[in-house]
Amino acid sequence: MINKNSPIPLYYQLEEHIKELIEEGVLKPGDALPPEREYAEKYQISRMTVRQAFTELVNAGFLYRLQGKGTFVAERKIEQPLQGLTSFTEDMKARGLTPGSQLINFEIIPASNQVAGQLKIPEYGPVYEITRIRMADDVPMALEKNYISANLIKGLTEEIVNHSLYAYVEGKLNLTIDSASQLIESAIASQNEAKLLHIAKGAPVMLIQRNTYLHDGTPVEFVKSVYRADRYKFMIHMKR
Ligand code: 16G
Repeated sequence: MINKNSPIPLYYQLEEHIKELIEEGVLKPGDALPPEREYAEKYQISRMTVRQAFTELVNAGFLYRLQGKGTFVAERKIEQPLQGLTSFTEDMKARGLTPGSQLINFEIIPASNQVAGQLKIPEYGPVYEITRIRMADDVPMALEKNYISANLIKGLTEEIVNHSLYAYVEGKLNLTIDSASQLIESAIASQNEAKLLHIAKGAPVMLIQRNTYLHDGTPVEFVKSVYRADRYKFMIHMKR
């Protein structure tokens, strides 16, 4: 499994080997990895090499460490297809996970220049600013900040956004959410984001900006979210 004559670095060979064990399900989420010493003895490599392989896998989200307890296999990432326009609630339910929200902030504010531009409303017009931690089976997945014109979407309450915004817009207001464009970029978690998402400061995250439109092209929301990169990956289907 580990070939010392190969030009491929030993830590990398071990890293790939552990990844395969995870992908094949030999190592399952929550399983403890054997101590570094055991790997070192088994493959006749240094503990430093084993540690480096572990560290790379921790950074890539395959493993996590618990102080004084050891190294464990992380949960699999959620694979999110990007072709359908779905809500967080729908996404989680489709996977058999229980969606949840923790409301951080809910208020009506005057639209900033940027928000007004995105929502195509006059500057200082009333907008809901709603910040929620989105959870799957009680684990924080993303931090989401929505801006919604209060003149368009009437009657929003904390209770409603504790459940599903899209269900309210479509089910209660009878508006048709039709299309969205989404921008995805990588970043690292700030101190506050890290705290809310239960990850380390500086851990990798994905910033997602979504502009969503009704059937007639009216912007219905402008959303900025921070997704945990250790729990999410996005899949795009392409056809030539
Ligand atoms: C998703 C959308 C967000 C939308 C929310 C509605 C992304 C990046 N964002 O999280 O724009 O506001 O779903 O979810 O996918 P809800 O109906 O469960 O409140």
